[in-house]
Amino acid sequence: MTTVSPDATQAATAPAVVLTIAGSEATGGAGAQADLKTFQELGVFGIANLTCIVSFDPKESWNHRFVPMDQQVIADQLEATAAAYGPASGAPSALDTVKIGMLGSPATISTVASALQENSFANVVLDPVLICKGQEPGHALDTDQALKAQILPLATFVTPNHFEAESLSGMEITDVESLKAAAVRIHELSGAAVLAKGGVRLEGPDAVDVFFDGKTLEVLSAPKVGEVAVSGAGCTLAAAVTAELAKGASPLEAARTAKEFVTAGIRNRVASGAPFDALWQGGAR
Ligand code: PXL
Repeated sequence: MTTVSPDATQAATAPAVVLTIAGSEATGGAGAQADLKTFQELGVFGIANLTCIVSFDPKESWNHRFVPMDQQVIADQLEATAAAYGPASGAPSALDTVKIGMLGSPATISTVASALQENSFANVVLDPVLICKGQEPGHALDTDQALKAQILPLATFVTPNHFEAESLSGMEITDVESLKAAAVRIHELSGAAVLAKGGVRLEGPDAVDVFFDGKTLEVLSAPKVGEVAVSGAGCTLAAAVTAELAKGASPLEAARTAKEFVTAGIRNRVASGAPFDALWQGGAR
């Protein structure tokens, strides 16, 4: 007869642990809420350390009301998480995969960059949130520049949307060929695997994304679901990549699974009183 020790049982069933460093988006469509729902759906243990709170303003065209967390509170969350689950914690399923979402200010970028340098995480998935829907491009140039200088070099996987890919690469993106060229350029700049998203911004019947990791260039494509972007698609894609990497997938496998997950979530989107629908992370069930 074989007996199973409690430790062995735990090793067989314990989920991978992942962290998102992101903002709260009060209506639950984007940000840390989207990340946690994605993590749960894909079977990993999700932790969220909050950088800011975004509350849309229905009285002002649903503009963003942005409130940063106090820097000490961000540092405290990161300290608690690293001590409980970080690479040096001794925890059996140590946290080695982290997702970075909205940081929102140069001060937060410095705080987070320090934490990333202290804990050498194997996977750092960066959703380079430069602007949100409804914001004007270039409204926070100092933040954009700090993200490029301090966080991008620490990323192992980066998921820019159309606007962010143009900004990071310095190239104009009008079609799949230029999206490919931008993905290659962003890889050269960062050393990271790149999943550059054309989404609904490129013409044609399909939502096309380009993956490039320095070796493999792959076009990921799915039929568009409407022509209007859905809230939470970018957050969910990067969170799904994060979950899959934590479970041991290769970057390309993670990108493919994430694209399928997001497509199913957009097909089963949730309508609200806001002018944009929200992706439903349970859409792939
Ligand atoms: O979708 C980008 C995004 C990320 N994080 C937070 C947000 C948004 C957009 O609204 O509010 C917190």
